[in-house]
Amino acid sequence: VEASIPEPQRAAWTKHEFSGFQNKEEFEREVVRHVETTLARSIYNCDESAAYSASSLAFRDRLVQGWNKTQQRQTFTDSKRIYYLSLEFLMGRALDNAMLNLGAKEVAKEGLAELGFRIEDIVGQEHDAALGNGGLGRLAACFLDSMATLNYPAWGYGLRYRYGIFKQEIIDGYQVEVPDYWLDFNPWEFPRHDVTVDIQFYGQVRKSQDENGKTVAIWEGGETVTAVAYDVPTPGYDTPSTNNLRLWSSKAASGEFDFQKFNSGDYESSVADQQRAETISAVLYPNDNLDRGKELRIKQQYFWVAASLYDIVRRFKKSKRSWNEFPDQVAIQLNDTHPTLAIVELQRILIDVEGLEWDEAWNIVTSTFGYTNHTVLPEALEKWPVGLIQHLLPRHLQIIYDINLFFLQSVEKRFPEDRDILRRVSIIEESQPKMVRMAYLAVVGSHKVNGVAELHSDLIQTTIFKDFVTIFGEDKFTNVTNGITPRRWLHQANPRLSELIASKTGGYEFLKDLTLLNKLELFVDDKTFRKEWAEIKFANKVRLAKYIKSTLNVNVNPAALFDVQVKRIHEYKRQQLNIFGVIHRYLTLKAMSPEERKKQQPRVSIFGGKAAPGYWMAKQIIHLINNVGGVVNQDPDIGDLLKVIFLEDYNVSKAEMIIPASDLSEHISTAGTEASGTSNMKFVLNGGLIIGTCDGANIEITREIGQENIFLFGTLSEDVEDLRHMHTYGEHPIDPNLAKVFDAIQGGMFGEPNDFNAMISAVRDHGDYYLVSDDFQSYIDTHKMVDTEYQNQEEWISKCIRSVARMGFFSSDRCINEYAEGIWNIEPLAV
Ligand code: Z15
Repeated sequence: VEASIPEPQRAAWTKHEFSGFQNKEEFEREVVRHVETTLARSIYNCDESAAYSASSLAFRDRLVQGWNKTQQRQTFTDSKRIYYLSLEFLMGRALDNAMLNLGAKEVAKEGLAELGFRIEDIVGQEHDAALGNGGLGRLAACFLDSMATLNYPAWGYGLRYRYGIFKQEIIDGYQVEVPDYWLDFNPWEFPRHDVTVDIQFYGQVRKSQDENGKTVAIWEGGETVTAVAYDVPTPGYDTPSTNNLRLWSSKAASGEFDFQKFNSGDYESSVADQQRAETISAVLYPNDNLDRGKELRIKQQYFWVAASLYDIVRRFKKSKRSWNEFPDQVAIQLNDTHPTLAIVELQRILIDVEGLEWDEAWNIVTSTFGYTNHTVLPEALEKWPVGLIQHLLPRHLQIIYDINLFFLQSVEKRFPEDRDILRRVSIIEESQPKMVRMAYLAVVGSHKVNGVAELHSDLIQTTIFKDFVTIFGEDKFTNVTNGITPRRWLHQANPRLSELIASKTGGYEFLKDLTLLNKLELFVDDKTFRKEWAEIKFANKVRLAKYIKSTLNVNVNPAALFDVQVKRIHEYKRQQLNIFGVIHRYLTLKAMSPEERKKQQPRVSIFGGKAAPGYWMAKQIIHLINNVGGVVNQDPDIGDLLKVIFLEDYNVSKAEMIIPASDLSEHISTAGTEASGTSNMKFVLNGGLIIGTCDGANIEITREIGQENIFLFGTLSEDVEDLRHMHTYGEHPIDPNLAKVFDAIQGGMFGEPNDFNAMISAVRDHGDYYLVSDDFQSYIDTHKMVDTEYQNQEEWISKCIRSVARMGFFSSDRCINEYAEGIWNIEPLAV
């Protein structure tokens, strides 16, 4: 029952309605009030941490107002909603973002200054919300920002991990993982202890007859875990819209904190049950682009998917519409295959709980879901053993088998002559043990399937989903090239550049229509503009240099070329190619005379990124980078000509500092392996150039900014397969320059050579799957060109300005509008 305030009392309520703060005095008053009351601290004992907490609470109060109104408006208009299901939301910090999106950062800055604080220090107190691994999780966060900014009625659904991605420490050159317990004080979430869903696992399925004599399946027994909702308000920029991100936390079902056990004296096992339930949402799996098939992981997936669907269906049922209207009211987007069980769960709800016929239910299901594929790497494609699903979700396995049966029957009817196609497209892989192919299930259960950049969308249609294109037709498959939010990745990360752009493009409108950046082209030759542009880049580099000095005690020259590769460590992303190239540069410099050396372009090679804890090779790559730094950074022959830096614990807030300080960033994956990449867009948007392969979104970036403004090199994706074949069956002499690098490593120049045997033999003896040797010479040559071009600073700056001016396409706003029109069939709400 909805409680509402009767008319006579409403005046009293509205008279006291909180109206946010309009000026710094009001902001200060709210901060002081929160310090004294909410935090119960003396105002004479307010440190930076307390000032952060109080500022956050002050902003949170404002955020909540817009959030309540947005939710009321969405309920009132009863319009179609988007539900974005993602196991990862890599949000980063919220305070800075809230200040900027609410347009109150200046007020906060002045207010905090009067109270004796610098806003950067206060904002810097916040712990990142790091509920994600890398690109996929950060994409989800950018999408939330765009959906709110564009006033789409959208909800994110995820898991409230107690531990986000681990904190990385580097000890003796090795990665060490430290747990990230981040929930001690989190003002940005609202526990909804009244919004809970009981989730069932295990048990048995029994056939029974309903009152009409129809056979129905009853799933009974097993155990129950309760999902509790935690809501996170996500504000849009310059709009009253504030959407909701709902994260589920697991706890023992109330009936399950077994009072029987408790009373019979079995207190300990009752506590153990409780802990087991809480384990489900305890920790984010730290793998990026890798599926390890752990039972707890699929329990997380079902727990989250079932709670979210229950919530979505409950909301729909309030509208009292008929079921066939469900797809007009609900669009559900699957961020990769992790939420694919949602397809099965909705079918189960419709047939087992709501009593619909199979075909009617299946029509509703397939009209509701869209599936986004983010990878073609075989080791990342999810497969679950049939036996595991049988045990954990017996009814769902039956439904998966039925989905597969009806699907294969329809395929057989249409392609009776092709006997092999059924084996190829079956959702069940007939291996030992049998496996459920989640990507196939996602394709069969969705009305649209998209890749995340043009090349990648073409690749999925010609490789992993080729047969499905034949079966369903081309229209089911589409491309939506990724984007990034310019609010966080330009305005927040690089405020001075944002201000300069605003001064030339007619104010901050470009933050909502990024194509307005094209006005910058008019100023490419404007002297004062160029000077300011260069000064901002330099200031950003000075800031990073100071950070490097304070954390690693290495002096880097901010006038050197900053060459940055920050992303998850993975063989396909080829940080090994980068560090081998750095070693080659070092050897080349060492072989020069002092006079010759003086003519060389000074460089700082900056690396950052986490390795999955179980990914041994990736950890060796980190080790080699650190060892090379240890030697090169000390070498008096080299001085400022080359420094090698590994930045510890790369995360969203560090990215906000690093990206604006880059001259050149590396996006050098083996062609065809990086689905899109999104940091490539962030670097160019901040006035840095790219060295990259013809892969993922690099290709579209090139098309937009012009090939004269990017340093492309290496094998093309269409040639990769042949080269791999040659490696395996033919001759493949190693690149001579790379061989010299290997000799240096194996001669002990960078520490114990045996530590790096596996890295070297992967290239030399085991087929060089990632084509490091094939691409080495063109990589070195291209870096040589970079050096030369960087020496001509005037031309370099022109390239940077032109590139930024042409980056409008890569806003996540454009991307979300494409999803809305092509996949969700939804329009923004008027505000
Ligand atoms: C992940 O971060 C990505 C793909 C995945 O399949 C998984 Cl499990 C994690 C990344 C892609 O590697 C990257 O190229 C892409 O830009 C990003 O997703 C967002 O689409």
